[in-house]
Amino acid sequence: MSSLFDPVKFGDIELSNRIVMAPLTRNRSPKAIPNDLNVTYYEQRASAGLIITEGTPVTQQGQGYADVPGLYAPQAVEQWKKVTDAVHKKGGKIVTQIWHVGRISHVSLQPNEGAPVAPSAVPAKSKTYIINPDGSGAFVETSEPRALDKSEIAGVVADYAKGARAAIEAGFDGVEIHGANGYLIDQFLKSGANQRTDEYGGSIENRARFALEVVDAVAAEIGAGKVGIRISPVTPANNIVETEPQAVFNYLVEKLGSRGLAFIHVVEGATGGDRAFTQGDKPFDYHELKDIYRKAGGTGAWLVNNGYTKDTAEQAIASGYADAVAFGKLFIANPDLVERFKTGATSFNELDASKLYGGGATGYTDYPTLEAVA
Ligand code: 8OZ
Repeated sequence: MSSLFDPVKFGDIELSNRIVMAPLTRNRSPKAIPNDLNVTYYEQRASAGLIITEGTPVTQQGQGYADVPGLYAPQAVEQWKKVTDAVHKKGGKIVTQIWHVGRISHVSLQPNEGAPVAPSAVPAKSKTYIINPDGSGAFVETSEPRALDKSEIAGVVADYAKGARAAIEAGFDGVEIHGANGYLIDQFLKSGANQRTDEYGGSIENRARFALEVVDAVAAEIGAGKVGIRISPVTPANNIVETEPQAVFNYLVEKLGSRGLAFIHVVEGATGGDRAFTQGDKPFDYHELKDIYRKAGGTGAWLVNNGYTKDTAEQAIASGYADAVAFGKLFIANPDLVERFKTGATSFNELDASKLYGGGATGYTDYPTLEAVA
């Protein structure tokens, strides 16, 4: 029986424990370039078995929010090196989440102020965050997207592979492909955003084509043992809708089974919210999903997320269901989360939700460790 504190392998990546830091958007990297404050933030959390960074757009077209750090500018790669060096010096492991937002963007963030791209020209009833010309921030409606022409899709797939290459150059141990939360890959997968009539739309097989092409391109670029994917079968995040999530994701993980990935990261329920939230006509069966992946030969670690506590995480691992658990809000507020769990601490810093997105050190790098307050 394994515990949270046992080592585990995610493909080529060796984790010293099973407590993973979830990807968390923090909007503290102006001009899409990581900075010294970002280095401190990740270094403080290096005792995680694995850090998955916040989403990092692979192109400017993939950018949907002000001040998120990218992977496409040479300077960003140089700055990310400082992050990966700092985490590795502390004995940690770190992958970056490669991201394309698709329709969840605003013209002011796009190359030449063009329309964001999506499987279909279906707007999301969703908001994003931009910086006005006067420097003030604002939440605004996402812009009307345009449908990707079939001839453009291979280029977007290649952009993910380029991002993965840049991640390796920046010293990351691997990448997590962002296939969750209503962004581009999820938009292709789910019928609410995908109304295409070519081989990328319609049947489940067609809607999964883009995701699998991205996985194959990224794996070919850096090796499948360094690649994971995050999925969120039923989340309503960013106005994404699917009436048959079980069928869609059973198909997807079955196809992923033969691809030798390092890990599958599953957001259970509504991202950052109700674990029982579902879409479709019956509750989603996550155990069935995992069984299908394993039966298809999938050997990647099964990483689960959403609202886990130390106790529920231990149960998920002890029962054999999960190989590791990703924690989000707890890791924001407690840089020494692993130590707190290990020592059976009963006290945890409270999250200051008003400081989640944007700003400086406050609510970012100033959460104290237990040792600091002792
Ligand atoms: C919160 C705010 C902005 C982006 C996600 C990348 O939901 C995000 C995100 C979360 O995956």
